[in-house]
Amino acid sequence: MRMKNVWAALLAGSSLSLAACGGASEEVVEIAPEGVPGINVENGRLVLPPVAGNPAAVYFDLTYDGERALTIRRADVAGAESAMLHDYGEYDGKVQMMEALPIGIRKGDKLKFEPGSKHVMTFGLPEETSPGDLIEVTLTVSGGDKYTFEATAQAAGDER
Ligand SMILES: [Cu+2]
Repeated sequence: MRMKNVWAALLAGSSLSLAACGGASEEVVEIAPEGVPGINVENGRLVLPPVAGNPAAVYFDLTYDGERALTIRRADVAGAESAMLHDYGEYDGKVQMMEALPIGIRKGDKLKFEPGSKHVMTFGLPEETSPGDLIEVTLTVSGGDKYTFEATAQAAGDER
């Protein structure tokens, strides 16, 4: 019970700081009562593949202001058959995309998931997914807590 109160206080703190920023145009949706105190995601977008049926990639900006050091363990994309945290690394003398190592976050971190870097590779999206659609993306951290945000679908080649 005591733990719950601490978390509630942290959550209240983070919404205060959000309000203080003001004027944020991005849609950020947190699904209560789950959630990860201190995590905030903005600028979520899902870039559709040029050819339907190919994998799509989710990019976003994540900030973390929680007290506990956490690790992002997995990502899920609503409606997709599967999703995987990807990063680029050097393998066999070439820089290529591969499954990401566990992504550690600690207080004060700002992480950009962006083209050429970390992203959520998304497989088997419904074919009717079109630009402008809002897609729910859920991150699961160490301990099993989940944070959900919405990513806006974009056509391949749109500004990322
Ligand atoms: Cu990838």
